[in-house]
Amino acid sequence: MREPWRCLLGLCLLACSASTHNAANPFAGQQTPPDPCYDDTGAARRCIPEFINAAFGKEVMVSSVCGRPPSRSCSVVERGDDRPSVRSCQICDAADPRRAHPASYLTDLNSAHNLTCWQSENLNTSPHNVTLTLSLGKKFEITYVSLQFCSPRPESLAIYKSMDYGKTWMPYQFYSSQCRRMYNRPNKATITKQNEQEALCTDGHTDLYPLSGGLIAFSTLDGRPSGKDFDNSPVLQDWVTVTDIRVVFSRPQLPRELGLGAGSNSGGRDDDPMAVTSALPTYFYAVGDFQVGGRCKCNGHGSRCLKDKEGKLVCDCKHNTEGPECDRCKPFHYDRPWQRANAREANECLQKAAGCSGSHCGSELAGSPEYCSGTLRAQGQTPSIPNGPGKPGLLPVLRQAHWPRCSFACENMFFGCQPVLLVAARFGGC
Ligand SMILES: [Ca+2]
Repeated sequence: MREPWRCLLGLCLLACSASTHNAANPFAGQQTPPDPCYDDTGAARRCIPEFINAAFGKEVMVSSVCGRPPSRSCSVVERGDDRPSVRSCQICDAADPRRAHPASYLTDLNSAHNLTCWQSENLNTSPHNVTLTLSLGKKFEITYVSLQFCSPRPESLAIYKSMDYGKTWMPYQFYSSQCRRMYNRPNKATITKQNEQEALCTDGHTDLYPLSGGLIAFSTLDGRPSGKDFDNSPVLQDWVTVTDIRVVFSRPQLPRELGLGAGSNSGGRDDDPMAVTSALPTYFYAVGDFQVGGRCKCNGHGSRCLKDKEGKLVCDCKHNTEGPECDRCKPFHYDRPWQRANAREANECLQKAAGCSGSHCGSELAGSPEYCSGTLRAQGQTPSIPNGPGKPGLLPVLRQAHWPRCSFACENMFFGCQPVLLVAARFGGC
């Protein structure tokens, strides 16, 4: 009976040694290029993913798209140089790629040479409310949301955000020439430190002109007092955190303002050869580019986001953190509470200096070290062999009897490293 245990103990020590080595050397296996999460001396420092347009290439769910069945829409085109505007009509046909305006055109490569526009149904015959919903698939910290229009900008528009993958939504920003009437908010309210998470309404960006190419850009921190001290403002860190963005076009510019209303047809002319002379005036929303500028949220503990085995975007966490946003300490790294990194301090999670004390609770009991040690102590002190990983009860015994020498064996036990055998090895060897 002695020989098998000795062998197992050997295996265990080998595993422990590997674990120790990796814990002490964060650069293991990644000498080049240098890890931005550590400085030249190997000390942890804040690291953040690059700034990107998080909407690029992502699917946007739209409540309305033209072309099913094919429809004809007309818009007023400015020609500049004091020349009168003209009315131009086009057919939208979802079945014909040359005449389709699908939602994918919202987030494709935006190029001046090849401006592609999503377009809604004509609003004469469908509800004025049209919704665009973008899921980022993960928490991001965003700096702006922008929309570049191919139609005139809507007269009223609302932006909402979700932080829980679309379960709940909260207002982010409103644009309207009638803030009170449309959204029951004052125009251009003042933001103070007391209401930094309040959505504002503004009558800016709602002009009829330009008739095409107008921009709406919402800057998430603009005008918010703590924006200058973002590192120390959990309120604003929360404010810029989103998993999903929803844009609701509530009301278009009125057709009579566009020169498309009843009685105003006489001045227009149809440039489209398929146009019929008695074409009804139309209005619709059309957007050429929908951007969400920001960074994958890793709380300063990761410099990039990667897809996991299931294709889900997650942070590549460093500093002994884990979770989709590096939002908790790894098991056995609870020597101080988890904290976000800032410019001055990386706030890496630290391994408990001595042994297994309370540490496995991070994953198994989802509690604090205090909770863990209290709970485990209460479970009695009788040595026993657990029958699977994550089974508490033995740890306090291990801690008292063999701590600190057995700490890494203890770690491995709860990472599925043959728990029963390892524990047995502990009694033989530690
Ligand atoms: Ca486009």
